[in-house]
Amino acid sequence: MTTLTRRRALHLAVAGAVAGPAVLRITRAHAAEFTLKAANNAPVSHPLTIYMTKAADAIREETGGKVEVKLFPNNQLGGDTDMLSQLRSGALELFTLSPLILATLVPAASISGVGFAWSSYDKLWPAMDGDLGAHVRAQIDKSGLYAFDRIWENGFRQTTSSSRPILKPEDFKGFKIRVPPSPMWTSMFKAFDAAPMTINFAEVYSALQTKIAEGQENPLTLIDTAKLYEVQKHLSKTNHMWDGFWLLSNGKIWRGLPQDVKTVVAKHFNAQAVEQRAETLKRNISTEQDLRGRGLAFHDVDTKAFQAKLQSAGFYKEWKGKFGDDAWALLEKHTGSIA
Ligand code: X2X
Repeated sequence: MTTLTRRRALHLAVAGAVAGPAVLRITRAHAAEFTLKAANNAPVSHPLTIYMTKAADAIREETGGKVEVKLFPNNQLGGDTDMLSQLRSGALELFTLSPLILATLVPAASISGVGFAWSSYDKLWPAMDGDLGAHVRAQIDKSGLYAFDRIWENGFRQTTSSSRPILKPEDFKGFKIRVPPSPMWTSMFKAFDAAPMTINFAEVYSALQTKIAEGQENPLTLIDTAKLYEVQKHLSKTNHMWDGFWLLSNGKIWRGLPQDVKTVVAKHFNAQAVEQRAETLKRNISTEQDLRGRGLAFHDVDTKAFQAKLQSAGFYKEWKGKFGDDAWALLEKHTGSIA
C-alpha cells in the first residue's frame, strides 16, 4: 500500500477527528502516517500509563515511526464519561475503561466485577483471557466498540475514609462514599446501606478534600499514585471487588486501519497488558508499607461478613437476574459458587 492511500485510509477512518498534531510533522524526519490518540484516567506514575507508554514506544519502533500512539493520561481529555463519548464519536481512537463503567453502554461487561466473586488470580486471568472475556468482548463488539484481547489490571478494591473507619458492614450505614459511574457500584453500596454518590475519577481527589464524599474505594496503587492518602485517614481491606481496564477502540476506526497496522498495535498493547498485570499486582501489595508511612491507618476486616450483607440485601439475586442464568453459570464455572 502506498503512503498516499494509507493516509487516505486513515483520513476516512477518522473522519471528523482532528488530524495528528502539527508538531509531529515539523519535528520528525518521517512524519507518522497513522496517529492514534490514546487516553486513560490514571496518573502518569500508575502502571497503566507506564505500560501503555511502553506499548506506544514499541509500536513506534517496530513501524519505524509510521504509527504514532499519542498518550493522554490522567484525565487530560476529560473524565471517563467524556472520554467514552469521544471514543464513540471517533474523536478518540484508544481508551482504557473499567468494565463496570463500560456497562453503562454494554450491560454484560460488569460481570467481572461481581462482589467477592474472585478468590485468586489463578481463576481470574484464565477467565478474562478465555471464555468469560470472550463473552464480554462479543457484547462490546455489538455496541460498536472494539476491545483488545488482554484486559489491563486495576486490582482488588479497598475502602478508604476521612471520617470513621469501616470495620463491620454496619459501619457503611449512611456513609457518603464516592463510586464510579456504574449501576453495579451504586447497587453494591446501596446493598451495604451506604449513601453512594457517582463521581468520575477526575473529580475524586477534590470531592474527598472538600468532604463532599467521606470515602471512596480503589486498589492501593491508585490510592498511592493519585495521592488520595493526603485526603483520607483510614483504609479498610474490604477487598470487595476486582476491577480492570478494557483497552477499547472505536469499531469503525479500528476496522478502517490496514491489517498490518492493526496487527502491530494489538500485539504490543496485548503484550504490555500482561506485563502491566504483574507490575500492578506487585505494587498493590508492596504499596501498603508506603501508605502506612504516609499516615493511612490500615484495618483488616472480616470480608465474609460484608459478603453476607450483600447476600441478605438481595444483591446476588438482582445481578444474576440481570446477567441471566447462562452468563452467571459462565462466571461461576471459573469462580466456583459465589453466593
Ligand atoms: O474510577 C475509579 O475509581 C477507577 C480509577 O478505579 C476506575 O477506573 C474504575
